[in-house]
Amino acid sequence: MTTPSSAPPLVFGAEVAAARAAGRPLVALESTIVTHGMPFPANVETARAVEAVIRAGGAVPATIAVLDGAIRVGLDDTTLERLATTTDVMKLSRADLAFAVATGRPGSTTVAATMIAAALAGIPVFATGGVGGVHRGAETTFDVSADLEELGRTAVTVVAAGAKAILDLPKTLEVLETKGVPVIGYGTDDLPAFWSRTSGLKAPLRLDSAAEIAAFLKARASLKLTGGVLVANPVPVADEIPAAEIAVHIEAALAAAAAQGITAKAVTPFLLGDMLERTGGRSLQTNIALVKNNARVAAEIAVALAR
Ligand code: PSU
Ligand code: MN
Repeated sequence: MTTPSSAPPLVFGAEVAAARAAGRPLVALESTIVTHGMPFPANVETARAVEAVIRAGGAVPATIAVLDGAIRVGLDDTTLERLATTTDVMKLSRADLAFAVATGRPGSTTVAATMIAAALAGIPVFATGGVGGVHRGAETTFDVSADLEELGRTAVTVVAAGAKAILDLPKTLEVLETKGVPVIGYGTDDLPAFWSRTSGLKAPLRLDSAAEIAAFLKARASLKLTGGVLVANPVPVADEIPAAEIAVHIEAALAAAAAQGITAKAVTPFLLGDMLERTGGRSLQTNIALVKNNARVAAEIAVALAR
């Protein structure tokens, strides 16, 4: 027997509701980056700046989170600030999205949960920093982000600076290929590695403009191909931390995580925070720059799709 279902509990912010009524292009944004990815107040400032980039690109930002038992699509300034300053916000993925809705616990959405919410809200494009992936040592820990599974099943295009360099990138690419997820280097032949423009791996596909990506998405839809697409957009040259330079910090952060017994959902937030300290804040500056750059490209794609 199946559980009887009702309409999804979506609550649209005023700006998003107006955009939907007018048929304007929307770009979804996640909120785990706000609650677990960056410290206060850089998290709120970045969230606002990223929303501004999307507006400047002719689209409307829809930041997603779970509050008071509803999936909120589009957060006003006060709500965003409340989310950023509340402690004990759950980091939600597919497994626990409904838990936050049912219990009324506040929750921020990861890439996976944001994709689910964006699909429910009919938003085809989503910008973030870097997607989760296969963690190093996954052959013993089995730590593979639910983001990859979601990319395999939910039809949302995610613009990210590749996958975070703290991960095992070759294995991440293998899993994406198995799940049928197109990984598109945006204006590059190389797979970007979050803080760095190159990972030493080749991007499986390459497209050079938002119009080309829109055409590709339309071809996928015409073939009835389900699942998401990963647009891997390298951090701007001026903001990058070269791979050789960041590698030592990644090794040290991974060793610290192992020594402190960090596991499961805590791994990614711990590593991002630890990297921030090891780089004297530089990793955060690069993270902010790459999210803005992804928002710019996502807005271009949303506008091109709406044409
Ligand atoms: N990108 C960032 N900062 C982040 C994340 C992505 O620049 O904090 C978050 C996303 O929400 C992503 C999550 O879904 O990290 C991955 O967590 P995990 O490895 O536990 O699946
Ligand atoms: Mn994990």
